[in-house]
Amino acid sequence: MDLHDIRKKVKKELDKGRYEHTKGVMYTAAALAMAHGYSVEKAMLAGLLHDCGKCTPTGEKIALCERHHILISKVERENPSLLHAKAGMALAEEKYGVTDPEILHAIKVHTTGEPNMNTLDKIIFIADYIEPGRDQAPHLDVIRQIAFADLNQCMAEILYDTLHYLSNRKGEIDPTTEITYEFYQPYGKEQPWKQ
Ligand code: DGI
Ligand code: FE
Ligand code: FE
Repeated sequence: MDLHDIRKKVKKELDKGRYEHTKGVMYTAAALAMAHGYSVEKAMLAGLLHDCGKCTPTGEKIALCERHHILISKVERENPSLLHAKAGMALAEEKYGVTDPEILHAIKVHTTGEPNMNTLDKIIFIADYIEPGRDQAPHLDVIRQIAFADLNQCMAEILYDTLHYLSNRKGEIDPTTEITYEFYQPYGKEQPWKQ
């Protein structure tokens, strides 16, 4: 299946808002790939599929992970919104015929991140946060500029804000998000909003 066919299929699977977000991530990932010397085609495919499991019912998400022998953590079981990343990886393989391990891995880790991510992982994680349709997150103007200059610093600044957002929201924090921040924290710089 080429990008065009996958795009038509993804459009049918997602609701309108999610498809708009998906296009934003796809083109933002392409721009980040250009800035950081990565394959534009691969970045677009990963961006197109990163949320392909988002509109799948929870029961089917769990079944997908089980079929693909993907372990579900306790936090993921209790917060099924986290599950769309792993389920999306399974769906990308099963339904869209993706075999490239880098693309599958970028989909898998796009919500919590993980320590020592590769270039595509970081491009997708960051594109998901900064795409033009996003307008809720704080400091987006600064974070968007950093994204095109330094991927590791950008990871640090995004994870700092995400952990603060999650702690204020009293949402359960996935330990993977925390260990990812610990890994990237040294790449962060002083910012007016950090104490
Ligand atoms: O799928 P998107 O909405 O485009 O973005 P995403 O895959 O980053 O998922 C965002 C959601 O995931 C948002 O509701 C916050 C949540 N999230 C991210 N890290 C954690 C988390 N939720 C919990 N409970 N714990 C986390 O560590
Ligand atoms: Fe997502
Ligand atoms: Fe997303």
